[in-house]
Amino acid sequence: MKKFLLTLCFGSLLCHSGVQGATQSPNVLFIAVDDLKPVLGCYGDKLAKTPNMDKLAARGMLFEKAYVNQAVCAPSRNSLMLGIRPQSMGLYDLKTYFRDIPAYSNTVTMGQTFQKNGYTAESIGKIFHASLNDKPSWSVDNWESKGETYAIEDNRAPMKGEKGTTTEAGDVEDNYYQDGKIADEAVARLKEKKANPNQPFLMMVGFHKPHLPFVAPKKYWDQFKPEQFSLPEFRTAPEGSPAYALGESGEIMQYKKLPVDKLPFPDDFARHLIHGYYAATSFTDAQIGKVIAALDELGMAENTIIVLWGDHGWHLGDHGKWCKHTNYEEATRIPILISGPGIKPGQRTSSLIETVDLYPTLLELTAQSTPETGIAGVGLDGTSVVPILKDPKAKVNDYVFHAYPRAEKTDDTKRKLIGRAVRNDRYRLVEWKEPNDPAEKAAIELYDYQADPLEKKNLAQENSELVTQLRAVLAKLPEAKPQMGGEGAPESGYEKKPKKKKKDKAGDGE
Ligand SMILES: [Ca+2]
Repeated sequence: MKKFLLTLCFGSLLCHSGVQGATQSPNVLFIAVDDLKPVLGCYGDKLAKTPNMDKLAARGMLFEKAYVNQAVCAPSRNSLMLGIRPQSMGLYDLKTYFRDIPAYSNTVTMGQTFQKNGYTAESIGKIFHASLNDKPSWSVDNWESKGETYAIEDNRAPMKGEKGTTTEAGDVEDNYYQDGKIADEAVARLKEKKANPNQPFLMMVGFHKPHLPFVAPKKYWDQFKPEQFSLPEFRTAPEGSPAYALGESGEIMQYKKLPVDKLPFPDDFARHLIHGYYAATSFTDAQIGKVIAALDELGMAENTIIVLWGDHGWHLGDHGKWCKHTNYEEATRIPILISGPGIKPGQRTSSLIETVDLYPTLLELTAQSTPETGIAGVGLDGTSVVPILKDPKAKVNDYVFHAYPRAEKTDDTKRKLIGRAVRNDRYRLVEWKEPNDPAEKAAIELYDYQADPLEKKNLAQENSELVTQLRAVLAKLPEAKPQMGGEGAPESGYEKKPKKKKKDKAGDGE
């Protein structure tokens, strides 16, 4: 196996790195952070306290224009691990396991490809969405933390399957909570790896925060003062956008002890939530710091590629919206950091990257060939961004793509729309229609991020030329597939209604 990897020495990256041990296949430490938007110091956020992610950014390449393929957990994580966009597979929901769809049963995931090529592949915490973990992806079963969600009794959910409070500042140690335990486990595993230095590994570590509830030990809250946080400037839907495009913030409305039953939240509570998001992000940042410190102390960093990825962004009250579940900028833009042997430190790029690019990128960085995916007619949707890692001015994507499903209900009709979005350097166009509907039935959104970064106005009506041009880009892709998985499946991909406190078997739900 190692010979195969050696003969495929990859361009100037690792071969020219000159680091000791560069002849061995590099390891990959992949850090996934649930619901992490780029409110990080390294992305220019002045309030964020994220010293560890900032240091990680300084070790390699920071992608300023990184986007998810769908702004919700399960499909976003599928697109990472399968390298295929949700609209190519018709998997937008939170409950359909891809191998249950006969056409996808033999799909080869990133974890499987690494194993086939001599790596161990393991996941700690949340990589696939909760109950959708894919066992064949891993050499050993996924390890999930048994840590507590809440430290304070009164904050807990009234009944199993329901939600507790939106926030908590527990007077507890880091590893009282889940993410502290995940960091401890990752550190222990790295120590085990040290004893077996000739065995290359893919270790994927998935932290749960800053996903709701915004829970963190009190010391992370105390780094901030509530009055530091200001409310978003623009708090309504974009003018001229379809009524369904923004959705209903149903996820947060399922939590208990909310000050109102219906949005908007009072300003002081909105500010408290933003404070909570920053505190939870700092908490996860500290856990990431422990894992990377262990990698450094064990002397393994020189031969390890480190990737940090947020599974999607978050609306912190912008557009009057909370949570994710949209095609808008705040829900779809994510942090991506890549460092490792041969990658120059301290680099930033404004070249576009999307989640599906990570699978082929990691294959190229570790000199593995691209697998058959097992899906008829569907190869990997992404493109390796190794050219960008060599030169931050290089471009591999003129466009990135994402999608979100949405039900449109009127008194007598219910349409299951897919909003397919294309984003380039400056614009985003979203085309809303049912799969296979004729193009003229679509509702169109168009935003200009240079002139209108807050998405105040849908410009589609007044820019027909640009609309035609960007729709032609979408039309080159296969039509979005409808939700696969038979009757009933599509519903769960659509955002839940506020206050509908249904049991959530996945334990996360959004
Ligand atoms: Ca998520």
